Amino acid sequence: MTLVIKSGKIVTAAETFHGDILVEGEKIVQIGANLKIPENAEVINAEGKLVMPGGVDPHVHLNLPMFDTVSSDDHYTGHKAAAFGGTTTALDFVPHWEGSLRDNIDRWHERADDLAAIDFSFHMNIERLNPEVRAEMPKLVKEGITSFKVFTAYNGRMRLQDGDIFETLRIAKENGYLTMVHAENGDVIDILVAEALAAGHLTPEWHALTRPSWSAVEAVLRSSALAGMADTPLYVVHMNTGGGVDQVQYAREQGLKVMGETCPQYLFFTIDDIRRSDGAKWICSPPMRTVADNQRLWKGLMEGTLQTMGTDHCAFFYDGTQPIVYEGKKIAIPGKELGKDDFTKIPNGLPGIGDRMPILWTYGVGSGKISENEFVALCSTNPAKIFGMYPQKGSLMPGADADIVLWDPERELDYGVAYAKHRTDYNLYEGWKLKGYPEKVFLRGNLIVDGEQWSGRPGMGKFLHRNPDAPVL
Ligand code: DUC
Ligand code: ZN
Ligand code: ZN
Repeated sequence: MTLVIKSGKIVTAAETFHGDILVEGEKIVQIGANLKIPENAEVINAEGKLVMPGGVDPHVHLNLPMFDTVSSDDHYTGHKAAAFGGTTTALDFVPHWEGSLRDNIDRWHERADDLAAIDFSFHMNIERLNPEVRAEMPKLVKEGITSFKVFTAYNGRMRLQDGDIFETLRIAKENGYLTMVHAENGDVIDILVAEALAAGHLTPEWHALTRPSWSAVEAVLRSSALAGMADTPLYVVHMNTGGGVDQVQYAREQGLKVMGETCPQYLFFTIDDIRRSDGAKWICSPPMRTVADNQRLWKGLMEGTLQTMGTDHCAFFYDGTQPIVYEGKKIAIPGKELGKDDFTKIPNGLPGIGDRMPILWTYGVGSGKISENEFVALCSTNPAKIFGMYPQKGSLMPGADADIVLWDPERELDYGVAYAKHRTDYNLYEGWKLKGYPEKVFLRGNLIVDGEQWSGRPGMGKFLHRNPDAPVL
């Protein structure tokens, strides 16, 4: 199939120009002004529209068991929501449960492959280090996986001790992988949570109060220092504090290869949202903090201290006792109500995979904080580069996958749960005004979103074998 996207305003991370894109099958084959249109081509008029590479969400959780439930978007419903928001690639995390790394990866393929509706890959959590794991880590490149995630929090579960993180960083260095870190102080959190429970502090705000800012700040600096000593790159996920951004800036000024990701929720919300009567909707880890943190995170994005915009999408129902209708069927999945009497039992996580690009467009580009090109860099090109998928993903150039978004910059809407496609009963941006929204979304040349029309299918998303030795931005 031959497709020409004609007369659009083409926006990449590096430049903006008016032109056409010629697609043959799944690939872009030509890009430029006034391309000769092949006779058999389907022509899409993109006048007045922006044409951008499909979004790459570097941080999502789909079908993730947590406490006594499971996150409510699986690899189909989450991918569908992503596509409607302009995202055509998503990376989620393989939990390090029992068995070998390989067993865990196989298990995650079983959950994902038949459902995937956009292209995807996995990061591998390293939650324990022993001779078998050490021996297996260098082999992950054969699985197409070139990034590890480690945790300085969740003692007794996912946390690694500093020495084990240092060793993981060194194994990553030897193999050209990237280490990602969830940076909070697990020891302090455990003490504060135990004290809060003993004192009968059970409301949602205590989730944030028992995970103080300083716990993230010191863990970002500690992890950066470990990466510095291992002389290898580090990527700090879901950054939520201004102090953490200061530490990344300091590390980078010292020449360390430290990069940072934030997510929309940390730019717009604070602990005051968690204090609302429906505050459980905002419970995720790490938590939202203050307006000053929101502002410092914005500055970090604007100055390039932070390179990517993820979501940490991990949706739960607010009231999982009440079904919603999803694709014509009623469904209810236990959610935030599990913790109505105890903040430690509220499933951690938020919907966001479909909100990311429209929200950042209106409130980032629309407000003049970031340029259109920076928007593409943060939401698509930088994550594709950092995670070894560029230029197949995150670019509009001959040879790249034809993952293309036609963006209508004039489209205005009142956003919210009725509009977003996540499989849950609420949206964090309920009633927010948006200007600018995806109109058509192509995945490898296939039109999967056309206005409100969905043509994606479970299983059409392909697993991406990512490359090692990716650039440090
Ligand atoms: N944080 C969450 O809130 N949910 C899923 C995983 C994570 O890191
Ligand atoms: Zn995390
Ligand atoms: Zn996460």
